[in-house]
Amino acid sequence: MPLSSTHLKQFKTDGFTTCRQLIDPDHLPALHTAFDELFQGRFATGVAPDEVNWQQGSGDPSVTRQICNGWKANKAIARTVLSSALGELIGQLTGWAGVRIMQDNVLWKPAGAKSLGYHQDSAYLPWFSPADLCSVWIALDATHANGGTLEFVRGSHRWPLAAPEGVFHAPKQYRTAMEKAAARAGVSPDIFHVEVPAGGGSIHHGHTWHGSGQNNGNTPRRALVLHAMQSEVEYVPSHFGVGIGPIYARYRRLGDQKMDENHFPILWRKDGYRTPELEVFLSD
Ligand SMILES: O=C(O)CCC(=O)C(=O)O
Repeated sequence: MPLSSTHLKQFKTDGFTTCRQLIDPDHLPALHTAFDELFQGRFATGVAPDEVNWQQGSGDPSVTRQICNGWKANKAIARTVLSSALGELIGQLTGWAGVRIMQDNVLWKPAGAKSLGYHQDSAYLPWFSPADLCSVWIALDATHANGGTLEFVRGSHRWPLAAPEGVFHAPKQYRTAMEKAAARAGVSPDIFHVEVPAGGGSIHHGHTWHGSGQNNGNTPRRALVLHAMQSEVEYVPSHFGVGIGPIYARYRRLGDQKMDENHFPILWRKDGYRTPELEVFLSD
């Protein structure tokens, strides 16, 4: 999808932009099936996702279901979040010379399920450099303000990066951390709700404050997120073993700081490069 000058201007001014169509709606049934399989513990590739925070049978039914790096377990998820088209879209908005996946996020908020706390993505991911992040949030169901859709604070990408605070899943007051940051910045938060058809969504800057309320509607709110970083990132040596955490630290190479393309593939680069092994992985 080519971006208009309005999208580019909104991203720069507000720290996010929205699109009524990010993926082909014909792909939605396969993605809904992929969500069913992942949360039932069926990992078709034989590889488990990096983070499995909810499974049918053992997960708390009142919270939002979450899995990270579902692409490693399911090809329908992989074909979406590893697409060169999404990489190019991010390149267009950010001006980066290349785009690499940092992580995907598989989020399923059934009717009645609880909120996700406001945060800035970059505050949680300080272990690579350049530290920039840009995220594409794809709604797999039509979204509405009362259905726990994603919310952004306009212009909050210009506020200072704040230390992580509070919990992500089902905080008592999901806007509190953001409201404190707004007070520190001396502004009154201007909140925007993402309301799009299934297959549409939004793209946001790594510093933009965002979160989502309880799903007070009567339909599920499923979303697939691509968190992307620049293609030329490296691990930050001084953070080795400290801020990375045990999941992503295991992908460090023994001899240097380079990010391994097997685990963090390059989706698109201005010079035409894309991790070559992706085509074989995505084709079968
Ligand atoms: O879907 C949500 O409510 C939260 C998504 C999120 O935190 C993100 O896209 O970074």
